[in-house]
Amino acid sequence: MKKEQQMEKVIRNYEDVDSWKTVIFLYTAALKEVGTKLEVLNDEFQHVHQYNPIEHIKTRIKTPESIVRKLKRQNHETSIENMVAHVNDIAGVRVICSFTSDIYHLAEMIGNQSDLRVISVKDYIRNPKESGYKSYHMLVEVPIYLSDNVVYTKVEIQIRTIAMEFWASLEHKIYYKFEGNAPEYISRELVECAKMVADLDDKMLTLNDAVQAYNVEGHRVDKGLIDDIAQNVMGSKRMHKKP
Ligand code: 0O2
Repeated sequence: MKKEQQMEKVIRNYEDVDSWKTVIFLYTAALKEVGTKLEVLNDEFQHVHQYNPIEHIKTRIKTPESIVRKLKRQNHETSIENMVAHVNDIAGVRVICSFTSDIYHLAEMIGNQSDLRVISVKDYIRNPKESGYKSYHMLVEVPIYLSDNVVYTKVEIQIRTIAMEFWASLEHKIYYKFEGNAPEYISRELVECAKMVADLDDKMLTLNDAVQAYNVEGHRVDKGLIDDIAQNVMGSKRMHKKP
């Protein structure tokens, strides 16, 4: 018998228990799964390359208010079924990296995890939003093994640099303060800041590449040689230099 079940069916199975609690329990379990996977990938990277692509990880379950707001924005009635079907970021993991190149390395490593399904990818780094928002979003499903079945549960992974996070957190505050209708000059300034953030990310990456080009004795090492070695070690090319 196939053990895999959609979350909607599992919720119905738990009719005697509060459905909300069941849903939140599943999303919390999914957050733990993804959080652990990311930590292992980070540790492995440190082990192999003596370098951590992840600065830090934040996880959160979306608040009921925010879920209801999102359903209303999407013109859906407020129900547990609709929330499971239409709100993709109930379980959210935010991964903060130092450099843009780390984001693409990490996204590739996540995509290679065999027990994780990548549902969709939104690359707001190569295609920033009009507001200036930049981030790399992956919607994934992870299997949650219950006593008698397996439930694939959605988690949204947002990967961004420290600078992108700084911008997004301020923009988020402004968005909510003005309920999405910030004065024109503030929105314009934010777009300007987003450009500065992109320039800063580019400069930091270039600087880091330059630093990596020196060996421990402080001698400059041939860059082509470093790339060849990196390619051999990683088994693939560096995916991304400048967005
Ligand atoms: P909050 O309050 O942060 O939770 P989807 O159904 O997933 O295709 P959605 O949700 O619009 O549609 O997808 P998207 O674009 O991937 O956005 C998901 C989340 O990314 C948002 O959740 C924000 O957290 C973040 N985000 C997207 N655009 C922006 C932006 O312009 N500025 C900032 N600061 N964050 C953004 P929520 O539920 O919209 O908001």
